[in-house]
Amino acid sequence: MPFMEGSVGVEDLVLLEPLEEASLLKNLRLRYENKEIYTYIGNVVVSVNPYQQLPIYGPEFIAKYRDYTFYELKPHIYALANVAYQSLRDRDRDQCILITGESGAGKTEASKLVMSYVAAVCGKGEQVNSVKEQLLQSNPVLEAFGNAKTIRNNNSSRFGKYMDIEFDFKGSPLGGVITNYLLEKSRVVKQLKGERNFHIFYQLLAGADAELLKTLKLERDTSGYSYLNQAVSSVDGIDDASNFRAVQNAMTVIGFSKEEIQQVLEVTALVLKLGNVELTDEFQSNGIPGSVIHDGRGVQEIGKIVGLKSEVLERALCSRTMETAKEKVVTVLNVTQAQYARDALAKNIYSRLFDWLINRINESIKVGTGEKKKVMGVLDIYGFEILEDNSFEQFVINYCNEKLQQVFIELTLKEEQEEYKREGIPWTKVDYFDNGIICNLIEHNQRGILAMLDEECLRPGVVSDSTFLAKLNQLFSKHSHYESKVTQNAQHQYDRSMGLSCFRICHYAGKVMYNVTGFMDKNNDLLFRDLSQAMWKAQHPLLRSLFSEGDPKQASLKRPPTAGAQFKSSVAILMKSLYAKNPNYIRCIKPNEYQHRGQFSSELVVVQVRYLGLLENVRVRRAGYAHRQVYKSFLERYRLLSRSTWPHWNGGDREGVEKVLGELSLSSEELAFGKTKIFIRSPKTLFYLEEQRRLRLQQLATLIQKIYRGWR
Ligand code: AOV
Ligand code: MG
Repeated sequence: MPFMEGSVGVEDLVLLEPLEEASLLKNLRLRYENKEIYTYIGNVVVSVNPYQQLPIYGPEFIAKYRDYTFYELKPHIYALANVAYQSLRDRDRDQCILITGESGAGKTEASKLVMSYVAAVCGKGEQVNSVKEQLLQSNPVLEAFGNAKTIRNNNSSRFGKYMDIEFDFKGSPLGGVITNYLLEKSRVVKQLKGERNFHIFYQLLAGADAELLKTLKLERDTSGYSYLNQAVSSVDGIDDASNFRAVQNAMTVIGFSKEEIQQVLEVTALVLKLGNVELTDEFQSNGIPGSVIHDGRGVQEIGKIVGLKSEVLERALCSRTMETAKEKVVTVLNVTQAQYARDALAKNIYSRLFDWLINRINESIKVGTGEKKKVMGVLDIYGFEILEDNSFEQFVINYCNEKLQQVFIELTLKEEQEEYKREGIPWTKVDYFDNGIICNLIEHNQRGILAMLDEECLRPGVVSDSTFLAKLNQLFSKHSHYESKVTQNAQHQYDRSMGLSCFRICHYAGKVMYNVTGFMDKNNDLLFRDLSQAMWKAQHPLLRSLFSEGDPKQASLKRPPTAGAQFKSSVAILMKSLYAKNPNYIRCIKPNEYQHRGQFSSELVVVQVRYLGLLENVRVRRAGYAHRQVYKSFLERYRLLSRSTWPHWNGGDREGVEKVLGELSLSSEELAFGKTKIFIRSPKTLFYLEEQRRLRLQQLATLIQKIYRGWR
């Protein structure tokens, strides 16, 4: 029902009149100020972060949304989760739930609401409950290791996540598979002002008992750790100690053994201790300064935690072995290089530990291959990013969003088209902006920006970020979605805001300027072999397994794929998986920069409305018919408008609707009668119907009053 009793503004933006950015914003604001944080665009849920606990998620709400169809109750994530789950269970259609929005907009909370709704309504029994528990408990573990406090969000996910939940034919959960994208590993060694490292470090120090701290050779105070003392240490509203116990418990529920948990914590401790390894310059016998470890105690302690000789680690950190076919040359690193190597090692250990955790969880929740499964995928991934300084990370994140936009438009159109077909209504082509040209600019196998970057990373000779940029400038000088200082000079007006080391891409969501400094390094993502070999020499089973390439027998000269190539291929796999499913969208919006409840900044929201392409979304949705409803519920609402159907009607639903609409002499252009639904072209017609209904209700009320008075 598009008009709920007591609703504020319009609940479905498809019905917005006039359809403009300003009216869209006004409607969202009005609803938000009345604590209506959810609004539909057809079957898309737009969610504005309330920054407060609203009383709309309890079991009674779950029960309600379970029993009603989509438009019968107020917009809610539960309604979307319900439609997706029922369609999966009853119509055997695999589903995906795509959640996008900028940092702090509420994506992760939305994904948890979807998961807890589905868990509450699907299947029963001991076995099923234990699967549900395992799936739900993966969240605290991944959040501990993959989330951190940032300026924008106290619990910001620093990785992208896609989770397939798998069900049997009755709709009971069997298990799942989690895929992660691009953990922000630079955070391990460096955090901005006002931010923190990953939660797990603080949880461990605050929550471990004295004995555990002793075995890990750690101190409780965070201020002694150089990877933790650069910024803040505690966060309002986060209880690190109790979260640590929750994480340990979650790991046990998932099926980690005691030894595994211990090993995970040992590797975590190793990262912290590595950060405290101080390196200095010392003159060697040949008179050239080279790096050495300042105080051997830290390295010795590391050696004890993970069973590694301190000389091995010291050598790996302070020198580099170059191997040619004939000989091995060892050079001593200077202190800057050695510090770089230390930090690179810490980042690598941590990100590999994170991947290992995901694999380990997947092992526990894995479903046998023989069974026929139905799948619901939930995607919680970083939204479009425009920062002051945009680098490689923003580039790949925005590329991913560009691809998601493509899926969005294509699948929304496809779904519309299919519904028209199902209902036997002719389909007319819809014009929309096709961002294929931008996707191609980035991902084309031979001539895309990512391919150019790989080519430059592999090219022998003197290569650098600027030779990479020069190559792009040459290749794309005439591309309509590429700009740089050089191409600008040639074709456009002089633009002072464009740095020399920058290029700009005109994304579907807006222009973004990327600084190429660091692109090659981040794309190469190489760990010096001395370091992986040293790690492999540790007696620690987990640490060793993270560095299998350090095994001299396995060492191959083949280069691992670059970060860009890996990302591109995981995005391709994701897209393939999404295209095979029925999509459901949650578009999250952050109402203010301060994580404050009830505050709605139109300037901030309007930017997101553009990134998310909400207007385009509404346009596509109502390009054909803005509104559609099954005959039965339509008749229920409007039958009081016709003497033939009011107060009694014994005919079929469709005939009833024909009678009602026939008497109102609406233009035939405005209506289409589908097999099960009535389609109405413009919102105006629907408003007209509503207005007629309101007048008729008034009339009836007066009539009843008169009769009542007559009786007295
Ligand atoms: P994000 O996932 O979109 O950001 P979160 O889901 O972590 O954002 O939400 C940020 C914070 O907003 C949460 O920690 C809650 O305090 C609050 N919040 C979000 N949704 C709700 C809700 N429905 N009800 C109450 N509070 C909510 V990031 O992971 O940073 O992109 O990388
Ligand atoms: Mg998140």
